[in-house]
Amino acid sequence: MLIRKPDDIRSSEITPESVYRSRREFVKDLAIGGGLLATAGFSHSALAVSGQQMAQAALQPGDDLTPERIATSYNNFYEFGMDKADPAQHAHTMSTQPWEVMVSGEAAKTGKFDLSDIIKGLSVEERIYRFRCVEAWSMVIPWSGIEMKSVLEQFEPNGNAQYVEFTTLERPSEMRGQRSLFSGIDWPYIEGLRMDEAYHPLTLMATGLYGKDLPNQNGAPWRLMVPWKYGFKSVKSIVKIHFTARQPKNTWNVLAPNEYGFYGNVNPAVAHPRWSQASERRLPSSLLNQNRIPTLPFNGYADQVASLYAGMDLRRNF
Ligand SMILES: Nc1nc2c(c(=O)[nH]1)N[C@H]1C(S)=C(S)[C@@H](COP(=O)(O)O)O[C@H]1N2
Ligand SMILES: [Mo]
Repeated sequence: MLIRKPDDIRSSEITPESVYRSRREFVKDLAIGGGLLATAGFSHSALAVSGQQMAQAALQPGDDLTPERIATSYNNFYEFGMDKADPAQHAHTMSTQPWEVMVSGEAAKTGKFDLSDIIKGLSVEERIYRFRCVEAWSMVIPWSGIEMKSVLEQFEPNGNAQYVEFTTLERPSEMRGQRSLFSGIDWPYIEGLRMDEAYHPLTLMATGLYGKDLPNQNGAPWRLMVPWKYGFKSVKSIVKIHFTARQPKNTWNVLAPNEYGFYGNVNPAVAHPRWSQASERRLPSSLLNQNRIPTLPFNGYADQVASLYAGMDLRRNF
C-alpha cells in the first residue's frame, strides 16, 4: 500500500457527512443549554455541563478536522512496528472478533466478558477532540465513544479502587511488533488512570472515528481516549480492566521514567528532556510549512480538568 506523505493531503479533502451531522447536533445542544441559562437564570456552574458540551467548548479557532487519511495512516501502535506507517500496513493481521475483556481487582463484578455484552445499552456519542502526542505533533479527530464512567460503573468498583489499569492485547502471532526484539517494550502495553480521571465526563472508551468503526491501526475494537493527556496514555485494543488501590506501572514510564510519568498531562511549561513541549506541529505539516501552534495547558481542557490536580506539583507529577 502506498502511504502518502501528510503534506500531500489538503484538509479540504475530508469532512464526512457524519461530522457535519454531529456538528449540527452540538450546535443544537449548545443552543438548548444556552436557552436554559438565559430563561431560568442559572449560573454556569449550577448547570450540569455534558461531556459533549465540554468537548465543544475546548475547540480553538483553527481546529479544523485532521484529514481522515492522516489519522488512519500516521499512527503509533508499536505492536505493529515503530514507523508511523507500520500500523496502517500491518494491523489488519489482528483479529478483533470475538473480543473478550477480563475484568479484575477491586470490584464486585469481575470475570471474563464479551465486549458486546459490556457495551450493550450504553450510548455512543460523537466527540471532536484535540489530540496531542508527546512527540509534539497534534491532530483534531472526531471520535465515537462511550463515557468511560458508564463502562466502568457496571462492574461496581469498591472503595479500594483508587486506580484503573488497562491492558492491550498480547498476541505475537498477529502482532509483528511483539515478535520484534527492537522495541524494548515489555509487552503487553499497559496504561492507567486515577479513578477520578477515569470518571471525568471527557474520558471516553472510543469505538470509532469519522463516523466509522475504529480501524485496527487506531486501536480496534475499543481504546481509551483522554484528550487532556499525551497520546501515550490512550491505550489501544484493550483486553483487561483492572481496579486497584495502587498506581499502575504504565509502559512508557517503565521504559523511560525520566521522560514519561504516570500522569502524562499535556503541559507546555514542562519540557521533555530532549525537546520542548511549548508548541506542536498540527498535522498536516511539512518541512516548509511546519504548521506550528502553541501547546495549551491540559491540551486546551484546563477549564474542565485542572481542578483534578489542585495542589499537585505538575513538574514532579509529569
Ligand atoms: N497498545 C498501544 N497503545 C498505544 C500506543 C502503542 O504503541 N500501543 N501508542 C500510543 C501513542 S504514543 C499515541 S500518540 C497514540 C496514537 O494513537 P493514533 O495512532 O490513533 O493516533 O496511541 C497510544 N496508544
Ligand atoms: Mo504518542
